[in-house]
Amino acid sequence: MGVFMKGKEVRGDGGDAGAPFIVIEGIDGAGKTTQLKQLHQWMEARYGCPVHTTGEPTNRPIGRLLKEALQRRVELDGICHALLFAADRIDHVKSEIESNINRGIPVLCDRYFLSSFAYQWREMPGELDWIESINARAIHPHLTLLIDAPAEVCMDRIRRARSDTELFEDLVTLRAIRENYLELARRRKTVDRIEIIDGAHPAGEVQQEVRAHVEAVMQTYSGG
Ligand code: ATM
Repeated sequence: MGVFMKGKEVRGDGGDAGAPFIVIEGIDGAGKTTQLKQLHQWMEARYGCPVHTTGEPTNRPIGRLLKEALQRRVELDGICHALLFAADRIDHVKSEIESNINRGIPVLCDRYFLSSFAYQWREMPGELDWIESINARAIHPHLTLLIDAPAEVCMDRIRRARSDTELFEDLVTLRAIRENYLELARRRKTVDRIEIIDGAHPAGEVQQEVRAHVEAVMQTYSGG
């Protein structure tokens, strides 16, 4: 695979990537996980190459500490959340993301820095610049798919799927984070390629839209 060209225009700066780094974002219950699984299978069949699927927080040491905090087993404040998510991200890029895209293996990632901008901005209003600054060393994805759905629809899906809820999983918070995502997609148009997809539609329709955006990005990789 050749070098990604179009991503440069929008600062998809995955270095000398031979394959794209694609991120899927959205509030809980938007359907990210289902979409990611289907996308992974379709890409392997469509392009005949391995695809690496991953997500944040990771299962590495910093990510595991964050998962404890999300389940309220460890109490940490907003500043610690922001710093740990950023540290987990750099560790993720260095240990897993860069090596795969540099070898020509597309990487699909469930959440990345847009999650920090949306969630930690909610925890620390007025601190978006600082949150962005601590993430400045994280490479930019070539494509971010934002699965957007009303908070009520997502909360209903979360309640039907499980009885417990994590930090950030209440209706007021989901609404605020959805607004943050939409605002960030608008503000970051010039720095990142972010596509908003209507996640309230049936999963099959959402997947068709997801694939169309991924195809457009994959087309910018030429053979050789
Ligand atoms: P998942 O539920 O998608 O695994 O994500 C875990 C939580 O981590 C999710 N919120 N809830 N509930 C969002 C949160 N999170 C952040 O707050 N900041 C981040 O940078 C990331 C990657 C996740």
